[in-house]
Amino acid sequence: MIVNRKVQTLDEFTIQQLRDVPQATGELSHLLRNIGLAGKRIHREVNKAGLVDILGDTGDVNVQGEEVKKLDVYANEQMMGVLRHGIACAGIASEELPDFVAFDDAKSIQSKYVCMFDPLDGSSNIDVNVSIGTIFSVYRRLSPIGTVVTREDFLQPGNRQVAAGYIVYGSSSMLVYATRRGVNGFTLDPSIGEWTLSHPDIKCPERGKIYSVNHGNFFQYDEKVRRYIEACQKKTKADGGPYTQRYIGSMVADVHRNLIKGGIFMYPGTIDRPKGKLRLMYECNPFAFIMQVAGGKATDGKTNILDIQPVELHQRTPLFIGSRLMMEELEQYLAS
Ligand code: AHM
Ligand code: MG
Repeated sequence: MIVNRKVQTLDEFTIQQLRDVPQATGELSHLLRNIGLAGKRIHREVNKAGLVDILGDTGDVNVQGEEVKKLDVYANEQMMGVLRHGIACAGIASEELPDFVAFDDAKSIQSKYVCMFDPLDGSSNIDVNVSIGTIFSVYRRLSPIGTVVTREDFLQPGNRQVAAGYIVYGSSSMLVYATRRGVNGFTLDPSIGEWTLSHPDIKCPERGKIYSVNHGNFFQYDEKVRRYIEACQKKTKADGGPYTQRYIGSMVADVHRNLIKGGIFMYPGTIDRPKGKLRLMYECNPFAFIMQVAGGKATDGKTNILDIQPVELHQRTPLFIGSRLMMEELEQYLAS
């Protein structure tokens, strides 16, 4: 029987991809399915955050007498839980945890992947009903299968990512993930509780009209960065403008919008924080991978983000990311 399906769920989509790659084992599909499950649970809690007293400090007790967890702690536990109990992940590193966690049970040490994530990014927006998100990236481990993972399995440059993605909890929730084969976006259909393919084969427009940066830090930026920002403000119709400034302060939402509409997002170094704020492993690498597969670019100002050899799990880096032609123009300013 031929079923005429208009929509594909995340599971159906990853299984379809498996059919096209005969040597695939299904482990990556399994891992994405687990992350999708954690994402649904986090979505549910984010959606009722205003109703229940979940925004209190960790350790508070709510009206039902249950211990109240902050959303970011909850999100971290969900991500860790699905990956630990799955059969495709040998260890994780999280922005919320001081060090990586090796899963040392008999099944996990047989897994070939490690996963890094920022469980709930945009923390300053959690309690004001503004979009926030989860960011993840997947690497093939370097240590032999059958052993417990080590720090080296995590300290790999972004160009070694097998997959990366994010979930944005917004007006609707979306899961977007990239492999080298492409970037695809799934919107949560609450009526069936499934991630449903809504944005197949996402390509970032080569040029856009949006620039995203924290203007409050303007006088803290390097002169070259300031000159580029001023050039964005001066754009006219004749040179691809006028540009519009959009900055939510949730990287997931800001970069998601620019990925779809075309634009550039910047978190440069400042006088106080020369390396900026964003974390290479949990925020910049996954987005750089997604953006590059979608046709865009990402740099720290000098080096392609994906080529940076990490030296520690929580290191920060300046970030410039977005549409290819806008990035090339920025690079001219930075090189001048
Ligand atoms: P967080 O991990 O504490 O949530 O911080 C990361 C967030 C990003 O989502 C966002 O792009 C950036 O911080 C905004 O920072 P700022 O308020 O300094 O502009
Ligand atoms: Mg973060």
